[in-house]
Amino acid sequence: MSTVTQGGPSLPQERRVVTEIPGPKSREMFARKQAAVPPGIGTTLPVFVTHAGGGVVVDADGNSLIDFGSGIAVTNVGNAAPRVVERVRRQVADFTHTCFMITPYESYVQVAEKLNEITPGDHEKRTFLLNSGAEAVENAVKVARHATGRQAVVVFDHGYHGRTLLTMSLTAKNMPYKQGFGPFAPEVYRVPLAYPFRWPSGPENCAEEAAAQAIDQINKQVGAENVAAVLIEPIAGEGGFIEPAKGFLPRIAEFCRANGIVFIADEVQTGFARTGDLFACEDEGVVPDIIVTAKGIAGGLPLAAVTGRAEILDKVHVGGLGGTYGGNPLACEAALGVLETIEADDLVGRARRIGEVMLPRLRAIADKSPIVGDVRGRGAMIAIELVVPGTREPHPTAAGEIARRCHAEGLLVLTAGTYGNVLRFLPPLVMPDHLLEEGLAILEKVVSEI
Ligand code: PLZ
Repeated sequence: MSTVTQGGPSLPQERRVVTEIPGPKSREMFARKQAAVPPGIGTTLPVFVTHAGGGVVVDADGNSLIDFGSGIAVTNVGNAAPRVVERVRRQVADFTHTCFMITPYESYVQVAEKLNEITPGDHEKRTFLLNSGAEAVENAVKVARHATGRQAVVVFDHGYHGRTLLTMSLTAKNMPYKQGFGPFAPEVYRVPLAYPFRWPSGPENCAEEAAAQAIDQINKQVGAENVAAVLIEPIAGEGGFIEPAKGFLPRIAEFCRANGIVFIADEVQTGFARTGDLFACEDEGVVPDIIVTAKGIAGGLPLAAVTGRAEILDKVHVGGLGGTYGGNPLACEAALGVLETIEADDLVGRARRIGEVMLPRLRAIADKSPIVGDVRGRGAMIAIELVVPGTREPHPTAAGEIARRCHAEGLLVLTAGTYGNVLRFLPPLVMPDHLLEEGLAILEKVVSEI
């Protein structure tokens, strides 16, 4: 049993499997979870966590797992990162809440100033804060509709934007996100995404053909003059870490500019150094009119942001935006700690390095294993897509089996994808090299045994 009393980066950076996974204590708590929590709240790996930090998650039975998930791309700076802990500790003793709309405080303004400075584009910007990715996406759409006086929102195949009524309607995949939860919000239109691995005429034609089809559908089926916003993830996250073919994003952004449409980048999963840039849009120099962020922004405290052109955000009347908790002082302090850490520890560089270690290893695995159809991603947002050997047919059971076997070995990996056949890797950016290598070795062994 571990005698650890504190999490964060001082936790032993080791994989340690001392019981079956899940162990007896976790199994006991999982039985209680099943009696107390509805099954709609699923579980990827039923180990109950007591501590986490650096590249590991420690469970109630004393197992230390290598973390290739970061709580779905949230703990980019690591769990219980020192600058986050210190700021939140101080804040919690000073005051916990006033409601920024009632009596404001400086940390909210500091977060807004910082996001206005570091997000793509040097135009004048404004930022307002919310609690979750879905809430921020909804607010971005509200603002775009208000500013343009138009109603239609265009989204893409394989897109994921949340689970509220509007964002569920914006999300592409039916199971598990939409099944039985209709009716959905109106004025949402879906167009093709440039998905290189699955583009019928080949990846070399993907960007141009997909953009032409998307634009044609918008013009013919909706009318560009009716479109308030085009909303896209610069790398589709839940959809399977699909990097749109190069050229697609700039082409869509240009179409928006030419037609007075607000181009919204959903960087909830890709943001804050994850992809080896501070924001994934930077890779092709795309400057969104509005950028939505969450997850990695505050190291695990609930915070999200809408950052955009001043002339768009300033259009909304006084009191038209807000919420009780948006930009809570603890979450704002955490965000300031995250931003300091990204800069001080060069986590953008660290994310690139993680990609440089992972991609060649995974490509070598793919060369040996016909079950791995594609290896893709940037920085520390990397995935493999599993197929029935010799075909492009999705192989979700293989993805599930590989994930299960990795979990049993003490490596936490997540699945994703419209077809459920993608394994995605999102290590905290502070993961030490030796754990990264050990995780990849486990993956290599498990894939070779499938
Ligand atoms: N936009 C791009 O990835 C959240 C979903 C987990 P919230 N992705 C993880 C699940 O199964 O519910 C996400 C995202 C993108 C929006 C969201 C929504 O962010 O903070 O979960 O609301």
